[in-house]
Amino acid sequence: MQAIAHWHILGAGAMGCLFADALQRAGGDTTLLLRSGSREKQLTVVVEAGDTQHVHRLPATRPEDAGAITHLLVATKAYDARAAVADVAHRLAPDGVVLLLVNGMGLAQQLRADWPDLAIFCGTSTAGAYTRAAQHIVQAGQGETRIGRQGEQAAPPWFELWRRGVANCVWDAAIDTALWQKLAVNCVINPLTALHRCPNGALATQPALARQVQQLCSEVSAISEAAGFAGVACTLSDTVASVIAGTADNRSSMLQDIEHRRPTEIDYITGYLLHVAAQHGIGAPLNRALFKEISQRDH
Ligand code: KPL
Repeated sequence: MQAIAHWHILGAGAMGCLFADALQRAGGDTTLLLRSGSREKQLTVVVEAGDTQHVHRLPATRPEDAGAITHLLVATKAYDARAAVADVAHRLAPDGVVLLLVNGMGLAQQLRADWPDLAIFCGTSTAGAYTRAAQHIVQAGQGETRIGRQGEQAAPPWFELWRRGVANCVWDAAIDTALWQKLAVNCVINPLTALHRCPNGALATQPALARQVQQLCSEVSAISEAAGFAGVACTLSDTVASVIAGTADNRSSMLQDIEHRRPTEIDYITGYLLHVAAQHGIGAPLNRALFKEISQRDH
């Protein structure tokens, strides 16, 4: 029988803690990797879901004390991920598994270039969770989590723990399409809501914003088509309209970053889109203008 993997987790935010808890409940071992120098041996988190609240104790350590790492989940902000992996790289098994559950795209290529022997998997999740206060997580909905490695039809043995532990978790042999679809939606919704400091729903109710949504959809569709994601391109306007309707009261993750004075993930969202657009010789003027404006705020 295959031993159950021990998952080390970079990123002790809402999503990292929820995944740690879910894998532990399914019988796995998890260890959160806290900041260098931190002393905690466990993190106590309160998870609020609907009317219930549960206290979870999650084993934790600092990177310098972590033993050998065979399976690493990266659930940090996209811009922190590369440095966070570098901090623990010397503990990683040479052929270790790294699963990226990080917003945007482009990180996997960077990590593959830095550590060619690692087995890098990617995921995307619509599970809603946010931190209400330090170590108080609100689980806003179960959503769906898709995990895969492009072209790998069959799930590896470690995925069984994820399937058992994480609600609606599926193996996706075409994960790049799922990642691109999420990227395309984020390119339309996130920069506009961040710059106009509005909830997602305003993109449908304010005519000037709705017009920009249309222009962004047509730019992103042209790039999607050129990049080989024709299916995403055909349905993008409808997909964006339904995400806006379904998350009308939400404040996008980019808006939250700006409100909390954190850097945004624009380099891994619109920045990645523009990089692909340039490879195909496509101009994307509104995406470029939004990228410039958000990047200026970040720096
Ligand atoms: O993924 C999101 C985000 O905020 O990053 C959307 C889909 C836009 C929901 O707010």
